Amino acid sequence: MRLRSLGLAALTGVMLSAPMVAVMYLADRWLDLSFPPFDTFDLVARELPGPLVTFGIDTMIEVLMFVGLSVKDFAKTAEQIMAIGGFFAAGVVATAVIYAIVQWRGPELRRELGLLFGAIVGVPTALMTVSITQSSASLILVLVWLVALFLAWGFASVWVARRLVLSTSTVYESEDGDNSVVVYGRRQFLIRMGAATAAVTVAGVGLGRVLSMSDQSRLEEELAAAEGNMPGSVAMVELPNEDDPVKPALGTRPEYTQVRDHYKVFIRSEPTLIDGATWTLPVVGLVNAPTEFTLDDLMNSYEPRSEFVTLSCISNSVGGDLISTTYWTGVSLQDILRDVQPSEEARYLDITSGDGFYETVALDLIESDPRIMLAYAWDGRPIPFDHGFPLRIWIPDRYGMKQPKWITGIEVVGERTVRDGYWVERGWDEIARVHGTSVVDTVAVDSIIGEGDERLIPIGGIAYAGARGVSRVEVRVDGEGPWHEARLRSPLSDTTWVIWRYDWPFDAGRHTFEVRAVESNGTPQTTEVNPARPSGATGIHSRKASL
Ligand SMILES: Nc1nc2c(c(=O)[nH]1)N[C@H]1C(S)=C(S)[C@@H](COP(=O)(O)O)O[C@H]1N2
Ligand SMILES: [Mo]
Repeated sequence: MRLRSLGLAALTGVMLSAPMVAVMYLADRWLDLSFPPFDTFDLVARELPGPLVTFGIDTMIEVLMFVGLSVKDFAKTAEQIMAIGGFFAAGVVATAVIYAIVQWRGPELRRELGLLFGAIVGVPTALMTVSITQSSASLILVLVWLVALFLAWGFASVWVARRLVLSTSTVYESEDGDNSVVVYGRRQFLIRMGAATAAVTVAGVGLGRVLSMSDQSRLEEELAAAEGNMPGSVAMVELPNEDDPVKPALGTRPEYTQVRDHYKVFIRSEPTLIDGATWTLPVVGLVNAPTEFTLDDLMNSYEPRSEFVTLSCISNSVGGDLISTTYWTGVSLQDILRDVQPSEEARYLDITSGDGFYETVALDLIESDPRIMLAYAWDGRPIPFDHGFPLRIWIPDRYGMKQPKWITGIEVVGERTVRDGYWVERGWDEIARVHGTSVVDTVAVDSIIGEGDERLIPIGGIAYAGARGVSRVEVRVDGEGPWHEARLRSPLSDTTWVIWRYDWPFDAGRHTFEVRAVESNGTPQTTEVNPARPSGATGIHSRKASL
């Protein structure tokens, strides 16, 4: 009996929470009324202690790698599933509690009490949502909508629970008062309820998805409009090292990452959408000439700078895929600073982003490196929405965590008012200089060169040492014997990864191939094994192959 109650309570929870989440989703895609599962998840992720969040992210990355999924492709989806799953589970539990109360109080419990339950759960959830939402709709509207939805959910929960509980404890009365006739038994009721809620859920999700897709194509158009006189994809034209005699071993990752394949990391469940037409960049604070730049100012009033750039996430594991290379175009921050004229006491830029992210950059660093840029194009096109449209910073030699995307404001501050960046506050390295690293991408068993005793197996991959460059890459077989020098392909720029290749004399059997790199100034890559936290993973990468 108790087990049956529990089952009915859970069923009520599923029947009421699933359509609620679906309707939330639809309202968000249609009218931009926020999606509380993502917003509350993002809020919790922001407010939880840094180590706990990092532990969560690390665990997720490990699970993905363990089951053989690409971290780059699935991390965000996994997060979204956790967000929706968690919200839904909380909804089921809340409904089950309501069910239990109804069962406990029996018929005395007034139906209107459902509204109170709805308010108890809904008001905090709605407030949490509006505190972090990126919705373009009025916050009052979002608040009213969500509270109303929760009131309906609470009311429906009590109504359904009453219907289920009372039909077990009393003889159900038909409308004409003849209590020997059961009009709808519990089974029929459940079937009807189940069908109705399933229909709402499927319709909500389906319609939401359709709207989401049409939104996507509208955004594509907006991006194309922002393209203006940008040169267009450089991936389509010749890369600077096209003629290099060292060709990548078959299976080496592409040297130039297609923008759609570039890894993505951001703190929210969804990318932040900024309207480029109305966006401006205020540069204020300790400056003599505070200025509000438009995208057009940045693109047309300053000499554009372009560079092939390899960007890596500090969470990337040794050999991981949170690292990519594309062609960045923007304006040197030195040029901007020359015009806004920082005052005597100015020491740092405090950069804020549309998603609530922030970082600090020392003026000394900017003065020492004209390459540090505010970038508005990737691969000759506006930066995609997921990668920070309309503006992001590039700082050579630093992990991605130091480099805000979706920049919405810059304040020049002094020593006393400077704050740590978003991830620095959460325990990650303050400098976040990239570590030298090298990876065996492939042991190209299918492209053996030569014949007989002269057969060679191409082995290859990447090596990366930020803006320091790579001078040498070495490969060792089966953990013993000499390190063999690999050939290096000339990199796309001084700050990108280098493709290396070593043609190894064929030897049948199962072998392990290790790789290590030396930076341009002669410093060997750290071989000590360190986890990503707090300052980036280090260690030797190896790959096994059977020949
Ligand atoms: N505004 C904002 N900027 C951000 C982040 C973010 O979450 N929000 N993530 C940072 C991190 S941790 C990395 S690794 C890079 C990733 O850039 P990408 O997604 O374009 O590859 O962006 C950085 N800049
Ligand atoms: Mo990152």
